[in-house]
Amino acid sequence: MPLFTNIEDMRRVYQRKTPRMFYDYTESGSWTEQTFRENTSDFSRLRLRQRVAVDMSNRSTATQMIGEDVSMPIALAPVGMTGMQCADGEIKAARAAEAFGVPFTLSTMSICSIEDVAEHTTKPFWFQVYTLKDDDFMRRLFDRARAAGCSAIVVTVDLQVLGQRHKDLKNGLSAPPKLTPKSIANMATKVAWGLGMLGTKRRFFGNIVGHASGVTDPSSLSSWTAEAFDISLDWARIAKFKEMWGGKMIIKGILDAEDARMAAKVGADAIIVSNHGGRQLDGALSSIRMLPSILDAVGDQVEVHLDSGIRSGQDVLKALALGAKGTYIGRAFIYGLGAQGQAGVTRALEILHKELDVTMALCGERNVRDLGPHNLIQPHGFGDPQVAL
Ligand code: HOC
Repeated sequence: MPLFTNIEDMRRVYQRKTPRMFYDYTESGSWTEQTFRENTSDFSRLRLRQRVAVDMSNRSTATQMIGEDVSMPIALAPVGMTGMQCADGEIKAARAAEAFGVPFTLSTMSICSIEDVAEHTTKPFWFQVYTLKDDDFMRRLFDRARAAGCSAIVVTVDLQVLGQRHKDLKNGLSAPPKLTPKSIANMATKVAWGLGMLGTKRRFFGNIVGHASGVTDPSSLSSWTAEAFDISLDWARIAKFKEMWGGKMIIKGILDAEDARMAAKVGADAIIVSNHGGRQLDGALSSIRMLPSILDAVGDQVEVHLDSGIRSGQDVLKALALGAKGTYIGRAFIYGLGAQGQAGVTRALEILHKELDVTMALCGERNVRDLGPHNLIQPHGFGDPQVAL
C-alpha cells in the first residue's frame, strides 16, 4: 500500500492505474489551459500570516454549508463520469463523504444513478443538474432527486455550450466514450480497473439512459448531448428551476459580480464561484482571484462557496480567509478514487483535513469559523480583476 501524504502522491498513482482517456478527461482544461493552470497557481500568490503563542488546544474545522452540519467546509464537487474512473465510483465517493461528514454532489452525467447512490448511502446528498432544454426531463430529475432524499440541487450555469478540450477530442472522450483499437489496447493494460468494470452491475449513465426522451441505451447518448443543453438560457428559467425543485438551490459557475447579483435575486441559497475547473472559458481569471469582488457584491445576500483549483488544506484555508463559507474538490478526490477506490477518497479527505487543521494552528486559529482576511498577506490588487498580477 503506498503511503500517501499529499494529494499529488495520489495523482501519480491514479495516472498509472487509469486508462489514458479517463485520466486525460480529469487532467485537462479547455484550449491553452491557462485558466486551468492559474486556478492552482494563483493560490500560491496569497501568503499566510503566521502567529505564535496562542492556545491551540481544542481546534475545530466543523461548520455549516447551506445550513447543514459539515465536519469541514469541503464538499465533493459533481464530476461527470466518475464511475469511469473506478467501477461504481459515485457510490464509493458518496460513502466516503458520508463517513467523513462532508457533502457529496452527484452529477447528472454520472455513471451510477441517483437511485444507485441513494441505495448505498444513508444521508442526503446533493444532486447537480445542467440547464437542459427539456422541462419534462428536468422535472423528472427533480422528482427522482426528491424521492431519493437529496437535500439540495446544484444548478450548473456555465455550460450552455461546451468548451473545447483538445485531449478529449483526440482520445474520443465523449458521452459515451468512443472506443478505438488504441484506447482499447491502453485499457487492457489497466488490469485492476478493467476487472472492476467487468464486475459492476450498474446501468451506465443511469440518470439519463432510459429516462431522457429518445435515450434508450448509452449509444443514443451522443445525439442527445449535442441537443440537450439550453443555449437560450436566461435568469427567468433558472428561477423556474428553483420553483420546480422547491428546495435548496446552489448555483454553480458564477465568475462575475453582476451574475452573482442575479443569482442572489433568483433565490439561490448559495453560489459557487467557479470556472468549471478551467474546462470552459479559457482566459477567464481563476476562481480564487474572482472571489473577493463577488463577495463584495453579494456576500451579505447569499452564501458564497468556491471551487476550481483546490489541492490542499492551505488552499481551503485561503478561500475561507477571503470570505468563502465552503469549498469543493473535484480532481483532488478523483485522484484518490482512481488510486485506491473508496479508501482513496477517504485518504484524500484525511489529507485535506489534516492540512487545514495544522495550518489553522500555525496561523493561530482554533476555529474554522474565525478565519478571515487577518490570516492573509495579499499582494496588492489580488482581488481586483482589473489588476494584472
Ligand atoms: C458531452 C457533454 O461537466 C465536464 C462536464 C461536462 C459534461 C458534458 C458532456 O466535463 O466538465
